Amino acid sequence: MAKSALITGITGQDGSYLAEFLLSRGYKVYGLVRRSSSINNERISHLTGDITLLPGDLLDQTSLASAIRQSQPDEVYNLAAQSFVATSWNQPELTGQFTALGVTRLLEAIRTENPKIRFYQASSSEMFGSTPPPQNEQTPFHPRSPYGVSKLYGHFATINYRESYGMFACSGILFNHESPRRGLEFVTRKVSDAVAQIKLGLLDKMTIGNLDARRDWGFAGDYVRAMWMMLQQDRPDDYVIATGVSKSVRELVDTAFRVVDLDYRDYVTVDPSLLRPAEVDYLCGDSSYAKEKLNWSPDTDFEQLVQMMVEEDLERHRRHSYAREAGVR
Ligand code: NAP
Ligand code: F7E
Repeated sequence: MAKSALITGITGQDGSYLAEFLLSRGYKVYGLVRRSSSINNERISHLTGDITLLPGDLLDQTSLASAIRQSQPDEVYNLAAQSFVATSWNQPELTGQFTALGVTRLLEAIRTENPKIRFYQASSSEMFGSTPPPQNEQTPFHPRSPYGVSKLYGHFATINYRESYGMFACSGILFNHESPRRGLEFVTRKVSDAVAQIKLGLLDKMTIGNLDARRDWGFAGDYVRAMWMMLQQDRPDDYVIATGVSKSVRELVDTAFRVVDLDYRDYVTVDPSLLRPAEVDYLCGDSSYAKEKLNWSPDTDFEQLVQMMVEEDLERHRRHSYAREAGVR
C-alpha cells in the first residue's frame, strides 16, 4: 500500500519541494495549512489535486491531533516555523510559541494518536551560532537569536521523545538552503531578485546588511531528499546536512551580479539598520555522517544555485514587464 505523509509548512519553500519529492515516490501527501484571510498557496498551486490540505496551526494542539487523525500518516515532516531570523528579535515570544513549543504540541499529538508514526524535525545550523566551523553532530550549540534558541528547544524535544517513548523521531540539522522559491526576505533571494531588476532597468541600487557573514548555502531540492532518507533508516538519528563550502555574503553578491555581467560595487550599499543584534559569523557544515549513513550528498553547487536563482528572477520580471506593457496597450 502507498505510504502517506503529513507535511506542516507545506506552503513554504521546503514544503513545496518535499511534497513534489514524496509524490514522485508514490506517497499520498497531506499538508497542514493555517487559516489566512488571503490564500497563500503560490508555491504549491501546481500540485492542486495531487495533495490534500488540512486546516491546522502549530499554536493549536486540537487542530494538530485532528490533522493526524484525518491523514493517518506513516510519516510527519515538521517544517512549519517562524523561520526568518531577523523577525525573531521583533517577535521573540511568538517565535518561541511556533518554533519551540509548536514542536512539543506536534510530538504530543503524534504520541497520543499513534506513536509509531515516523517524525522529522526541521532543525537548523542557527543552533550552532557562535561555535566555530566546521560544525557537525558533535559540535556544541551556542545560538545567537531567539530563532536559534527556539530551534534548539525543538531539537532537544525531538531527542527527548525518542528517548522517553521510543518514538522514531529524527532531527535534521540543515544548513542554509535556497532556491527560486525562497522567501524574498532572505539574503540570497533578496540579492537574486534585486540583480534581476537592476539588469532589466527596474531598480537602480540595493541595500544590504553584513557583507562579511559566512554561510554554507545549498539547494533546497537536494536537502528535502535528505529529510526523507532520514525516515527510511532502521534507527532514528540526527544528521547534519550541508555542502561543506562556505561563502561570505560579499561573495554571494559578487557571484550574483557576475551572472548578468555587472560589478556589484556599482550598485550595492550597506545599510547599518540591516545589521542584527547578534550575528552568526561563520557556518560551514561537515555532513560526512549523512554521507556515510544515508549516502547523501548535494548535486547542486553554490555557483549553479546562484545562477539558477538569478535566471529565474530575470525570467519572472521579464514576464511581469511584458504583462504590464500588454495591459497598458
Ligand atoms: P518558510 O518558507 O518560511 O516556510 C515556513 C512554513 O511554516 C510556511 O508554510 C508557513 O505557513 C508555516 N507556518 C508558520 N507558522 C505556522 C503556524 N503557526 N502553523 C502552521 N504553519 C505555520 O521556511 P523554509 O525555508 O521552507 O524552512 C522549512 C523549515 O526548515 C522551517 O522550520 C525552518 O525554520 C527550517 N530551516 C530552514 C532552513 C533554510 O535554509 N531554508 C535551514 C534550516 C532549517 P504560511 O505560508 O501560512 O506562512
Ligand atoms: O541571512 C546576512 C545576515 O536571512 C544570511 C533561515 O532559513 O538559514 C536562514 O537564516 C546572512 C546573515 O538567513 C542581509 O545577517 C546581510 O548573516 O538569508 P538570511 P539566516 O539568518 O542564515 C538558517 C539555517 C535557518 O534555519 C533560517 O530559518 O546574510 N545579511 N544582509 C542579510 N540577511 C538578510 N535577510 N537581508 C539582508 O539584507
